[in-house]
Formats: sequence, C-alpha cells, structure tokens
Amino acid sequence: MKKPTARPTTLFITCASLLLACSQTDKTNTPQTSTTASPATSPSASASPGGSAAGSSNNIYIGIGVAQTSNVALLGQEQVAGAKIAEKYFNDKGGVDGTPIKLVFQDTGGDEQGAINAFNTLINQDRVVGIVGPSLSQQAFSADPIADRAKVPVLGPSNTAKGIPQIGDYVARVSAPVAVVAPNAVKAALKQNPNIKKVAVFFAQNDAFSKSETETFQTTVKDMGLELATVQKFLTTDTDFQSQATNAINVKPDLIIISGLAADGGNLIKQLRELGYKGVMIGGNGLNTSNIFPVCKALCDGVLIAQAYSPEYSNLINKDFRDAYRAQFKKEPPQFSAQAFTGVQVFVESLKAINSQSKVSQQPLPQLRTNLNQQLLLGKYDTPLGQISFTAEGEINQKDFYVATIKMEADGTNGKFEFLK
Ligand code: 1QQ
Repeated sequence: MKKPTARPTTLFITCASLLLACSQTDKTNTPQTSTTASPATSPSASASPGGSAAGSSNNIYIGIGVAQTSNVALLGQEQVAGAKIAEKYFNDKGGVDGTPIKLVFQDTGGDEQGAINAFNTLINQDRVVGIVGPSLSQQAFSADPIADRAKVPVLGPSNTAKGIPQIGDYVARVSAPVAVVAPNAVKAALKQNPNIKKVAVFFAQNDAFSKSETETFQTTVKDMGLELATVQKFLTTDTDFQSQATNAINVKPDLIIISGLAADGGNLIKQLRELGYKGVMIGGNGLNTSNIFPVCKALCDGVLIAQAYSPEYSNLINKDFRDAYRAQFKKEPPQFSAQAFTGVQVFVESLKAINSQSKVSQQPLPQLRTNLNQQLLLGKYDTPLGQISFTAEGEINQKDFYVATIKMEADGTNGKFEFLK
C-alpha cells in the first residue's frame, strides 16, 4: 500500500491568485470531445455504469487527458502526437488480443480546473479503463486525487515533480522524476566548461514542477561545489524578464539554469542573451520542446537540456516509433511524444496480461480498472524509453538518461536537439 503524503501547501495556488493564467485557459474548462472519439463509438453510448468495459462497441477506451490548448499546449501537442502513434501501432498489431483500443482525448488546458474537468469526463462519461495525463505536475496534484478516489489508474506522461506517485494507489508515472533527470544537465555543463564557478538559478514560482526542479538544481549546484550566486523568481505567465535577467547578469554568473515552461522559458533565454549574457545555459524539462525555437530563435543555440528519451535508443519498438514519428513529422521524436507513447503501451500490455487470465470484455469496468492498476505495477516493458518497470508505489524504474544541446541555424528558423555523447 502506498502512503498518501500531504500535498505541499505551496501547491495551493488558486485561479484567484493567478488571474492571468486562469483567464488564458478559461475556455478550456469545457472539455472538448476527442477528434478520435465519435458519438457512435463513445463508450457512454454503449456501456452502462457498472457494465462491461469493452461494452458492445467492441473497443477498449483509454483516456488521454493532456493540454491541447493554452500555453501548455506547446508541450501537450507533442503528447497527443505520441499517443496517436501508439494507438495506430498497437491496433495494427491486433490491439488487446483482437479488441481495438480507442483513445478518448479530453483537453485539460493549462490549469488545475481544466485537468479536473477533463478527468471527471474521462472517468464518468467516457468510462475509460485508465488515463494517460495530465501534462503538468501542477495539474496532477489536483486531478489525480479524483482518479484515485474513483479507482481509475493514472499514468503521468510528464509529471516529474517530487511526490507524484505518492498522490495515491492509482497513480503511477512513466516520466522519471526531476531528481534523477536534472542533475545530468549540470554535470554535462561542467564537462563542457570546467571553469564554471558561479551559478544563477531561475524558477517559475507558480508551478509545482518548476519548484521541484529548481530544488534539485540548487542542491546539485551546491553538491558540486559551485556557488549559487542568485535565485530569481518569475511566473509562467510572464513575458517581460528584464528586471530578473538584469539582477542575474549583475552577479556575473558562468552558468544560468532555468526551471519554467516553454513560452516563458523561451522568452527568458532570449532576453538574457539580448541583455548580453554569454555564459552557459541549462533549460529544465519545461523547455524540452522544439516549440521554444520560434520564441528564442537563434538565441536558443547552445542551451543544454537533460532528456529521459533518446531517438537513438536501440530497440525494436523505438525503431518503429521513431520511423512512424519521422514519417509523419519529418523530424526526430521528442521526449514528450515518447513518454505519451509509453503510457499507452503500458496500458495495452497490461490489458493483454489481464486478458490472458480472464477476458477483459467480460469484466465490469470497476473491476477491470482495479485489475489494470494492479497489473501495470507488476510488468516489465520494453519501450522507446528503454526497459522500464514500476516500484510498488508507482514510481518508474528507468536506466538511461541523456543530455542534448540545442543547435540552431544562424538565421534562427530551424533547429534541433543534438544529443551529447
Ligand atoms: C511537470 C513537467 C512539465 C515540464 C511537463 C510538461 O515535467 O509538470 O512535471
């Protein structure tokens, strides 16, 4: 049994204290119907509460509750892409022993209320067997307890803050925590530039993940004997970073580390460079998307970002995933797509394991959800992220991590993540 931990009080940030963030995402509070779920095949059309999961529509419904709108869609759209590739990939292989899976997408937007609404719809209306989502840890701390109480398994595809698996028995993640991923970037920066001594750290104080990641970064900096010269705070909704950037540049850092999300992070990188900062920069997981390239353009060049996925990981399923992604998007698959693919994979393989014991289609939905939650924690999965499994608490066991640097073409129009050896 997992021990529920108290949610840190600093996570109780309401719409009232975050008017800007909430007004940006208010429209997302009405969850949108998936592009892939049509009323004719919606599980609610065929299954009655307590009825069998697969129902008469002969599909197994898996919920995808990620950000399709708001500033967080910069990250969420990569998750949608990865999940859709997984849906086709596993259905082409026969789904769950002949029964197709069907993903039901509900847009969480970028805030807590949007995630709560999306999860409620997936659980009660769409009657999914489990949920891959939400995009942000900040949302997970509000939405996951709802799934946990409803006994619906959740796989966090990108929830990396400390404390996520401890939310409840039905919460696990395929996204390795910042505590194991982030230090790799600091080590890579020092390897590249052994003269680094003074460090400035930035973090978004209205975001649970950013607060968790900055703790890891700050501890790593001190543990490595570097000087933490200044800590600057901002909001994920900020666009003007002149005063914090000036404060940081004034302490003459050799390294700047940013924990925020994509739009704010990209702007911060841009403004630090425009104000003359020439040293090394590390971006955290929230900047881990090529969607920051249009924001910081040529000034994104050289930023280091730790990775929980490498497109070059050599196993069969990653080859298939990478080929499918490249065929569709003409570029290498990003981490967030690989993690969303992996979330769907874990559900599919666990459903197959259950089906070999007792037919999934004959299990009442509440029983299937509970069986699925128990089963997924027991399996070993060969995924695009490498071989993974879970602790009894739902934390991911993953072996391989990487660091990439952003390489931009001089005119700033095109760029890529180049993996360090
Ligand atoms: C979290 C994250 C974000 C950067 C994912 C999009 O890692 O919120 O935990």
